[in-house]
Parts: sequence; C-alpha cells; structure tokens
Amino acid sequence: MSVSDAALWLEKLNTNWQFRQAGKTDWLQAEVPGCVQTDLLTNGLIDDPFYRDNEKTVQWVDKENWEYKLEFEVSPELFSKKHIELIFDGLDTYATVYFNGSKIIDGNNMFHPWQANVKQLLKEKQNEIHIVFRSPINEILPIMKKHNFNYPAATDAEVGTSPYTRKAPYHYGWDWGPRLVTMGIWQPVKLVGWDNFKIENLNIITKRLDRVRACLEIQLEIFSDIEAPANLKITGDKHSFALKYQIGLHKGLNKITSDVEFAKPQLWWPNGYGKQPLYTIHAEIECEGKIACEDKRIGLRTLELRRQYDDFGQSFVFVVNSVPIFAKGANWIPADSFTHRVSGEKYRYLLDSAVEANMNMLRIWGGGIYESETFYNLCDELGILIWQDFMFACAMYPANKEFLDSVEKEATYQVRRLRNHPSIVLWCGNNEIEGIWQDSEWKEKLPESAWNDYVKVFAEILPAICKKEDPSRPYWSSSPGSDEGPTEFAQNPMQGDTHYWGVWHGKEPFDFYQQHFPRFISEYGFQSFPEMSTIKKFTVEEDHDSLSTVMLNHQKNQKGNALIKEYLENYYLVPENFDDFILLSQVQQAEAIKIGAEHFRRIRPRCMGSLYWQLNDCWPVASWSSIDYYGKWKALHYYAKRFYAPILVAPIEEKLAYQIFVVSDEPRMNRVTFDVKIINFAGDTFYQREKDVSINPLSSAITHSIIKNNLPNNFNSRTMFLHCSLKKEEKIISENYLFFAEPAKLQLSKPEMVINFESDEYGILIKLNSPVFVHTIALQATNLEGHFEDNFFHLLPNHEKKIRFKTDSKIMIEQFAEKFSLNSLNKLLQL
Ligand code: BMA
Repeated sequence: MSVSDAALWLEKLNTNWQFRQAGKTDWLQAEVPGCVQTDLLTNGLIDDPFYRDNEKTVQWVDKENWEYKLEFEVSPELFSKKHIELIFDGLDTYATVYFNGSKIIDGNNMFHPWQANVKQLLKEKQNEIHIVFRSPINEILPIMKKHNFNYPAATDAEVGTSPYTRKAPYHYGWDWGPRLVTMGIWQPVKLVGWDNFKIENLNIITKRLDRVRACLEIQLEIFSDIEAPANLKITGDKHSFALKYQIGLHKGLNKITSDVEFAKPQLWWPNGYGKQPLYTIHAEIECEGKIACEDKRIGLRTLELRRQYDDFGQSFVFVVNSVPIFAKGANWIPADSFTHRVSGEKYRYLLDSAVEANMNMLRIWGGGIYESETFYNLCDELGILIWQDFMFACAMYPANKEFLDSVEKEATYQVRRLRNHPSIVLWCGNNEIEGIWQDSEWKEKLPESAWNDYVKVFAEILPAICKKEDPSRPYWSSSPGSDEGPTEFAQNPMQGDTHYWGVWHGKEPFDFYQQHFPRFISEYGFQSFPEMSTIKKFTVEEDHDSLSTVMLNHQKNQKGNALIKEYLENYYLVPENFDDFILLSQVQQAEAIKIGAEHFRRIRPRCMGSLYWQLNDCWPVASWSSIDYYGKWKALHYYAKRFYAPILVAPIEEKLAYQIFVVSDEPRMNRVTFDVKIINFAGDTFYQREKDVSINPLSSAITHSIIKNNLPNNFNSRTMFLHCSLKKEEKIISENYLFFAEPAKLQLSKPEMVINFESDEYGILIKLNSPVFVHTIALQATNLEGHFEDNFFHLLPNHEKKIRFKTDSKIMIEQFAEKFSLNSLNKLLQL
C-alpha cells in the first residue's frame, strides 16, 4: 500500500520531552514512556531509590506537582488528514493536558488511554503539548477529610489515599515493594490522522472447534464519516480461509460480522500439552481509493472452567481442548517499580525461566498493572496460561458515579485489548478483598454501604463488562473465592480457589501444607533473601547484617527477617556468617515450597492447580520470589523445575508406611523404570527395589509402599535417607529424596569432594564426585556472566554428577576455577 492510499497516518511523539517541578525549576530532559522519579534520577536530582535506604529520601516527590512539555512539528501527510487524534496510551494519573494552550484532557485513571481530537488546534510547526501532573496524594486528602469513614487499604504505606485513585496499588508500598508513587507519561504518545474511515476493532470469537473443524466469528468495527461502498478482505494465514466481499459504509460505527469455517485447525495448547500454533487474521478495507487494515494474532483452543460436583465438593479445573490441565506456576507482580524500564528481553527472560521450570500458568496479581502486549504475546507463544486479575487488591473501593464510570472505561478497554490472547483463561475481580472483609475488623468498623460499594464494582460492573465484551471466559469475583460472585466464605477447601498462608505468616510448620486439601491453590509462599551478588548491588559492607537499617528497608514484611530466623532455628540453624545465612534462607524457602507443591500435585484431581507466591520481584528485596530483581534464580526456582516436572516421583511419610507417588501431567501413557533405595550417607544400601511400571495419563497414584515395620533393625533416621527415581530410555526423568529427620538433626559428614573442570563449546563442565552423601550443593561463580544448568541438588555417594556452567563469553578453566565456589548443608550445618 502506498503512503497516499493509507486511510491512517501515525506519528510517534516519544522524544524531546522536558519536565520540571511545577512552576519551580528549569526545564530538564525527560524520557517518554517514563516517570518523574526516573527523570529526576537521570538528571542527577535524586539518588537511586533502590540503593541502601534512599527510598526514604524520595518520598517528597509524590507530594509535588510536575509539568511535562513537548514542542514539535508534524509532517504534511499527517497535517492533511481530515481527523487528527492525540493519543496517550497511559497517563499516571491526575493529568491536565493542554494542546497549543487549550485544555483537552483531564486524566484520572492510568489504566486506559486518553485521547482528544486536535484537528482544529494543530499547526504544521511550533505545536506544544503541556501536561500538569498533580500529586496523587494531595489530590485525595481533601476528599478523604470530607467523609465520615475512609476506605481502608491494608498495604498502603502512608496516608491511605490509594483506593481512591485508579493507579497501580503497589506504587503505594507492599509487603515486598517500596513506596514509590510515580507520576508521568508511562506509556507511548502518538498522533493518529485518518480520512473517511478507520478500523476501531477486530475481534475473533471461536464458536466451535475440534480437531476436524474450526468455526469462527470475525467481528469488525469500522468508524466512518462517509457513506460509500467498500471492499472488505479478511484472511487467515496457514491456508485457513480468505473472505472478500462488498459492504456499504454508513456514517458512524459500522459493525460487521462474518462467519468462517475451515478444516483441520491447528490447536493451541498450554506448555507441556502440545504446541502453540498462532494464526494471524488480517482485515483490510478499501473505499474510495483509501485502505485501512488491522491484524490480530490468535490461538485456537476451547476453554472451560469446570466446576462439577464430586466426592470432595466442587471441582475447579481449567479444561483446555477437553483436557483437564493441572495448573503449575506462580504469581506474577510487576517486574519493576518503574514499569517502563522492563525491556522485552527482561519479559522474555522471566517467561522463559517460567517455562524452564515447567510452569504452565501465571496469575497476574491485582495489585500491579495490566501487563504490556509484549508480555501477553510471549505467553501466547510459550503456552503460559494467564489468570488475569483486575487491578484491585487488599482494599475497599468507593463506588460514586465518577469512580464507577472510570472503572467501567478501564475494564472495557482492557477486556477488549486482551480478549484475543489465547493465554488468558480467567478474569478475576480482585485480590483478597472478600477474604479480608470476612476475616478482619473491616466488617465491624465500616458502614454497610462499604460492602454495597464492593458489590457494585465486583458483582455488577466487572462481570457485566466481561459478559458483554468477552463471554468466552469465566469471571471470578475475588481470589481467593468460593463462587463466581461474592460469598460468605472466601476460603473454602471444597470449592473455588484458596490462599494458604499458615506456613509463613501463621508460623506453622512446613508439613502443615499436607493437611490442606484445596481445589486450587492460587497463593502460598515462603520468603528468602536474594543472593549475595544482588545484595551487594544495594548495600555496602557495613549493611551486611539482617537487622541493619538497609537490610530492614529491603524487607517490607515487618516480621520477615525474624520469621526466616525462627524457621531456620527450627529446621536448620542460624549461621553467624551473613553469606551463609543468606544462602541457607534460600534452601529453606525451596524446601518449604517443595513440600507444598508436591502435596498439591499428589492430591490431583482433588486439587488442580498450584500457583506459589511469587515468581519475580520489582526491586532487590527479601521476598517470596523464586527469581530476584536482577534475574538470578533462587534455590526455589531450581527446585520448581524439579517439582513441576511433567512426571514426578514424590515420596511421603505416612503413619505406617512411606508411600511413593508418581504424578503424571502427560496426556499419554508412560512406561518407566522405577527405583527406590534406602541408603546411608556412606553409600551402604539397606533396601532396594526396581521395577518397570506403567503410568496412567493425567494421574497420581502410589507406585510403591515401604511398610515401616519391614525396615531393617539397624534403621537410623539420622544417617539414612530414601532415594527414588524414574528412568525412561535410560534417562532419569524425575528423582527425589526423603529424609527421616530435620536437616539439623542429620549426621552429615564433612564433605570430601573431588571437583574436575572441562571446557566445551557451551561453557564449562563441572564434574563432582564424593565418597559420602552431600546434601544440597550450592554452586557459585562470582562475577561471571552465565548460569549453572542445575544447582541446589544432592550428590549421591560415589556417583559422578556433571553440571554445565553456560556462558557466551570465552573462559579458561583456570579463570573459572578461581571464581568457582561450592557450599553444601554438610558444610553449613557443621557446628
Ligand atoms: C498475598 C498477596 C500479597 C502479598 C502476599 C505476601 O496474599 O496477595 O498481598 O504480598 O500475600 O504477604
């Protein structure tokens, strides 16, 4: 299509912006997309809020007003268009926009675009956009004063203004996040010019689908200011279909629907169940010599949230293409306090890491942001299912007309934007509000109207929008929740999803996970510190104490560091050395979550989902994450790769026996060789069985039992352990351990390790061997770019283990050996 044919002309306005403190300072360079805090940082006007306890020194920023301006000219092509719109994809948040001196926008919600018709105001040269961002705190304080009660926000770290503002809740502080209340142009800005008509929307609905045939409904919305005949072309790639016909455009919104059918559609599957083929649907309209087009990428799958009555209550399982999927994954929070800094590479790295850990679902938690297109596109490509919360969390929200209108606009925009992503499988109203309402003093302290306000947003407006704009997906009012709409008991093990925090917040022992039988667990978690290389990035030597001001500022769960210590005292010991303490905190976290995750998988189909809290961090901090802010995998992430393996061998101690379960998420039958041993740390075998077994598809079953009474007389719980493995075609596909006593009670020998290095085209190969059992080996390569393919594993006596350190940079063995170090529980637990 040539330039003059295009009905639409777009010019980006993301460069040459300037900013200043309202009316006060000189104009300085600004970045768009961006925010005041990062602009101040780049201009050297504040210190890095992530460093030490600088967060405290930047709290003044959100109490001030800020101005942004841009002077620009436009091309003759744009200038000549009949209609010209200025579009801000996102303004954070209270923003008044002036265009060549005229006020055009009064923004109050960061979660949907703001746009204005600027045709009459635009000049070819010397245009100016001027925006005043008002402090989101000062904006709300007078409103709060007027009311006889305030809507509570459980995690707002300051005055509690957050529920009144449609802005990412975590900006106001969270129990893993700093309080950095941003302001600014957080999404791209553009001018869009068009003549005669433009495509407003392209939406594809799967009406019927199986392996034989796909029936789709294509919905196209065209806005036109002329009445004329037009040629329409809609095509799908992969030889699926092509439609061509004439329509008559009328003035206003033209809604066109077409049904298409084609044979042998390629089905889209979650990770682990098949491939993720994606179809691109292309719509093109030609009228009076002008052309407008739009593409949409979709995946073909059926979806059902199956809630059937059964022996345990009511199921809660996502069924994709008729296969019930055990959801394995974690909760996703924004990957930065300043989300414009999250690059495509960072999204890719984090989502690839999720796939490497055998995950197939992430929950986009409601205290953050609706994620970027890049994020959802990657999830579509990788087969990661998305549980999508709306952005409301741990607070009660007002429901006056202005607020409800704003929510309605936000939700309509987001549902329309995201509904064609096959990865998204659920719309959920909010995070934990129903649960907190029931369990806290809110119920007593707040007037009844506060609950009625809740009902308006989460039981009326949001479900109505979902039903209208996207009837293909289920709506769930709150997580945890026990029914579609508000319920009396949010947490119900018989139905719905649950959050279980007895382990950690409730100080319960790890094995209490095994006393819980949820239908779907969408949160459970345990904290640890990020690794030393990360800690060193925000500290100086004198901060290296868990009680130092700086370490406490990077721990937002008030009792967090004390809890980590308390659990270490119970299961391990509290090392005096800071580095060891940090490392052991990671081992402890990994072991805790492993106990939970394996239990939830063993009890399938009663439980059909395990999403631990949380995958990632928004800054360097002690938290529940399995990957830290700098992308470093904690011990938990290596563990997740094992406990989320498609086929898992998972032993458990019962009263009279050790039961060894095999859990399979594979939709096909498998033949494997099962092996179990009880051996001591020196390698002597006391019990062994090996057998070939068939594993049913999508199943969990006991494969072997060892009756305690049949154990040898010289059984010793402190020097022996159980090892089990599954082999397929001579390759170990899952292996696991069961210890008969807490780690601190085990009589582990001093490690005597033989370590050899070899280099190959992928990096360095490390070969480990030991005459005695080595419990939880932690490998480290200080200051080297690259990562270990495996880490935080056990080493069986006299069994060589090879691990590769993968790196792109050329490195000599001697250089590597110098930077390489190794730790283990054998060393850490020696008193
Ligand atoms: C959960 C989440 C978050 C919180 C986490 C850890 O319930 O929903 O609100 O960060 O607990 O306390």
